[in-house]
Amino acid sequence: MSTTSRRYAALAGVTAAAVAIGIAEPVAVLTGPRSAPLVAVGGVVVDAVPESVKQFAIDIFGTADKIALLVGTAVLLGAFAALFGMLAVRRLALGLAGIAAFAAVGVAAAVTRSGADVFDALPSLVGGGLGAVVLWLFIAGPLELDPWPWSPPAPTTRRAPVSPAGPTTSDDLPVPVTPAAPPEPDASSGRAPGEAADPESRRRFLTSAGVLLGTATVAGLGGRWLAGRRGVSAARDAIRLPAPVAPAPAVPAGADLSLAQLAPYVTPNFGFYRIDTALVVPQVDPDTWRLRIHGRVRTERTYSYADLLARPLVERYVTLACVSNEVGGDLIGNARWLGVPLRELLDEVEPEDDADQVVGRSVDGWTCGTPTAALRDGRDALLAVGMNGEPLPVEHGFPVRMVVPGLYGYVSACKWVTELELTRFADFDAYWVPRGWSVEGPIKTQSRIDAPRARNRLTTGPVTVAGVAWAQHRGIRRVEVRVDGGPWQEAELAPTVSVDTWVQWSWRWDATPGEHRLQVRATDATGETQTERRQGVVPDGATGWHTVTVTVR
Ligand SMILES: Nc1nc2c(c(=O)[nH]1)N[C@H]1C(S)=C(S)[C@@H](COP(=O)(O)O)O[C@H]1N2
Ligand SMILES: [Mo]
Repeated sequence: MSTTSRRYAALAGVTAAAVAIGIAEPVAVLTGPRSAPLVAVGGVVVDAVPESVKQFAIDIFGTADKIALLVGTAVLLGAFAALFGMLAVRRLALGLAGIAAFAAVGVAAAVTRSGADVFDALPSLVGGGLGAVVLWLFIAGPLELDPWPWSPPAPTTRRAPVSPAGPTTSDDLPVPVTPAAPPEPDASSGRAPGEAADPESRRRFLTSAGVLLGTATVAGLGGRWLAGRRGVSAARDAIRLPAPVAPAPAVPAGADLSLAQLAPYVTPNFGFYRIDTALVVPQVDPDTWRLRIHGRVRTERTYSYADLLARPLVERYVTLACVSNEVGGDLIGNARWLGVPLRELLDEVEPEDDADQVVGRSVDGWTCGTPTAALRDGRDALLAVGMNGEPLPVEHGFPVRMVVPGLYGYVSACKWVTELELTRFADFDAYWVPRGWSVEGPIKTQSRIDAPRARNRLTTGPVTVAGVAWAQHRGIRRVEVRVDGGPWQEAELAPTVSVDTWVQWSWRWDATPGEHRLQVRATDATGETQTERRQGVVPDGATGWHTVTVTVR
């Protein structure tokens, strides 16, 4: 096939795929955003990729990892589509089979997600069908190039049973007809023999491709936009949360040192890190939301959102942290959570004595496994409905999530939670466990230097070194800083609300000219000091001392 021919064929394939993906989006407005093929397949990829790849994606793209995945999927898809287009010129059936295979993957991905039904197959089916029609239009239908610019030059006989790809065996499928007489070499235009397609048909081909690509884009983006409008933000805006019967303790004066580079004591909702496996944020209607507590219990119970709001609510500051947070990382935030103590709900269902694990299950099927003991030992484990004075933001678990002081999010902080199952650790592994992470995830004592930042240029003289330290549910006793491996110097600890939140610290440094290495380490209230030993985040959280190198002049 000539280069020109390949380009047209590739364009036909890409246009067909774009129509398939684009048209599937408005269909998914009816069946739910997770049934759109791009999202459905992306979701399967998220669940299936090895942990190392996922960690790599988080490291490289941070919380933009999902966008990166969608863009990557689209690029890969485009490459395959171009290939299908070129195959289709040789044999239309091959191209159509390619589209059918991809539609089948889309269907399989959509209907096997948790909570899916047969209607979730629709976007992929409709998209795949229209994609196939578009491919046919370009390769063998009315939009076909006339003639396809075959190369090498076609035989001169009108009856040409042999296409450049070999004998055509299929009788039911239209096959490009070889031109009776290939165009003569055209000295004036410099066209090689066999490369010329009728300019009129070229124009028709390109214009149609342009129109279809535009339509696919509008349909795709419009569908996404409509799906967004069908979200729950209006329902969320209408909610008035009751005041807590047990308000959070006031933040003591001086808890927030208010320094330029230092993370604020309370993390605003918009700046709160987000980590989850959801490619589209689950939209859960608070009116139909239910929490079922079942499994190894004496009395199974189901609660509605109104049931929760009617109960006495408590409000607590709790610092949430992700097990994937590297030393010095920012996958941590402190918020004021409003909710129902999980202990009270568990008391009502009466767990059996051997039910040592509570599995929180999200609407999207994600699970976490929390020790039952951690939810009943008196700590402020909450079924949270509010975050910093608002209903939970949708991406942080609206309408209801779990928050458990002292445990990493992956074992405790189930967002969009709809089910709590009392079971045993011996009987069930939650989402991240078979993927290489520990069964239990107590938060490790850690400390971070926020100011100055790495590679900051400072001037000689007094410099305020400051940061945060955390050891949720144990508390921080001491933070120490050292310069260039010298003696440890005790930093000043700001006051804090409770042992369940991080604490800010600061230390006055008399900076001298040159390059310097600042290090921090914390000691928790049990007297244990952070180990120097560097360990990555897998399987149960990073260890080591945060180190920042700065230049002083
Ligand atoms: N449904 C659901 N809940 C989830 C997760 C998830 O992937 N799905 N990730 C957990 C992890 S690993 C963390 S660290 C916290 C992060 O909560 P945030 O996004 O509100 O900061 O949510 C937890 N809850
Ligand atoms: Mo996490």
